[in-house]
Amino acid sequence: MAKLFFALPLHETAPELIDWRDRRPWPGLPVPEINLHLTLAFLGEADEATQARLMAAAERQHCPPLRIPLDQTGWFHRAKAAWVGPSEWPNELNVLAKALRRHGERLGLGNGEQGYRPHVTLSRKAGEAPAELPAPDFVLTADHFCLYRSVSTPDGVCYQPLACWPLRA
Ligand code: 2AM
Repeated sequence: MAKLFFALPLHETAPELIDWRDRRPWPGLPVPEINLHLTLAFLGEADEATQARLMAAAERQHCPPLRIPLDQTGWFHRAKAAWVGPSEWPNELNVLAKALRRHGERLGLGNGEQGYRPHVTLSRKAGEAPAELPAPDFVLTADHFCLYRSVSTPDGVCYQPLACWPLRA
């Protein structure tokens, strides 16, 4: 069994975001640069056969490359996650996230969550919201998406990409 999720990797935006975060007061425990991602669909525990079916479904998915501004900070009170995310985002991102969540649901996965709020978590165990100003001013340009496996290690959780697929019109 493996704990899975679909996400957009951050690549060149990740070091910029880390640098930006670390230059200002930011609540909580910082997420390491290598773990930064924008979740598309949380899936949860899946066996190998289910994983193979998820990959086959992802292979058939069509979505153009995405340009997502990261121009807002935010805080999930219950999850204690402090994040940056877009104030507005392309509808194609909603469509992709929904399709991937549906693939998971057909296989009995997911958390049944309805709303999708794109974000990049920059810290966990955050007891308060990050300051809104100065606002971040980054752009995530995504030309592929990946299926990740979440692995617990003595040094903390790490996210391993299992497979990636291109975003193309
Ligand atoms: P987060 O970035 O808001 O923490 C891997 O764990 C990814 O799946 C993380 O990006 C996390 O979102 C998200 N995630 C973890 N548990 C979740 C849950 N129960 N429901 C929705 N998303 C979850």
